[in-house]
Amino acid sequence: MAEVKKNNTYQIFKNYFKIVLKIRRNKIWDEFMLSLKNKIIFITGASSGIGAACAKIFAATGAKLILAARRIDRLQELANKLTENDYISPESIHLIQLDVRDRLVVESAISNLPKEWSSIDILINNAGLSRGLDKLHEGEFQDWEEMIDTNIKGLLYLTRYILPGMVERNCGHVVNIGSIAGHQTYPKGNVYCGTKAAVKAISEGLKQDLLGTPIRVTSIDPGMVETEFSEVRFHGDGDRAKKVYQGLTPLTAADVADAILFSVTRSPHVNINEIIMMPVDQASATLNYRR
Ligand code: NDP
Ligand code: 8X3
Repeated sequence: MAEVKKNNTYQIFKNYFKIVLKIRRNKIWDEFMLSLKNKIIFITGASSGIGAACAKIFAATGAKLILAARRIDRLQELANKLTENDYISPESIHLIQLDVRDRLVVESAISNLPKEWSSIDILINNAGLSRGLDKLHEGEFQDWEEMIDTNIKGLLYLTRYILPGMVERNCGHVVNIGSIAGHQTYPKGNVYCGTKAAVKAISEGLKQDLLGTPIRVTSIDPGMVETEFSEVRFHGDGDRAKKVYQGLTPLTAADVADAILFSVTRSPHVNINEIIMMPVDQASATLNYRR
């Protein structure tokens, strides 16, 4: 089953690349969507799931990618795959080992970017996680701190250090990965839902603060996406994680990357504020259909 899914995802990417290449060859691209050629895209949490899918999809657009995460070996593996398949040249990928929770490390990573990588056009604040699924009065302090430090403070640090450059250059786009958990709180989701509600508020605030500039702000808010997310939530309990998606067809990381690609390639006067997306088999944070 996992192998079939992997092959399906691979096939989706292959077809996608074919279409993108065809469109670019026929020069239709420039007429109906913004070209990403040579744009610098900074993706946090690119070592897995949605972030890695973003790297794959954007590699085909001619963009230059800065990929960040703590697991540098995973980033290197991804970069090798993308370059081996000729989706992107090695010179168009820059890897950074980064823990977004460490403000000083984030500051140093951004201020020490090589000159040719420093004018970031698009920031995708994707790094994030849930830890635990407990009633609030039974929750683990360490889980709360990890979620708040990563999902809220990490996103703020990256934004605070990268955005001034965008404002100075008068161009840019910030894409935050929220969640339906930021719209609907579910039992035992307490702190995770709180962090994603914060992301929603921060995205709205950012849009307001940037009014009068051409800089765009988008929040992509998915429901269930099968990635390493549940494994991380359940502290490595793979069987429990698998059960989350059993009997239904969840979104794939590629589905979410596709929505991000859509958002960043609209005409410059268009701002996609928010995309809420969920599987057909899901109707709300707590209502799923399992066969
Ligand atoms: P994954 O666990 O597959 O990926 C999470 C990514 O975040 C990894 O690349 C991980 O990299 C990175 N990350 C976590 N903590 C840190 C940190 N401290 N510093 C830097 N990077 C970090 O999950 P998803 O792809 O599903 O999650 C991506 C985003 O999507 C998250 O914000 C999540 O909340 C959100 N989301 C997920 C949904 C789902 O159902 N899967 C639904 C809605 C939203 P590394 O460990 O190498 O640092
Ligand atoms: C992840 C989706 O519903 O598991 O943000 O919280 S959910």
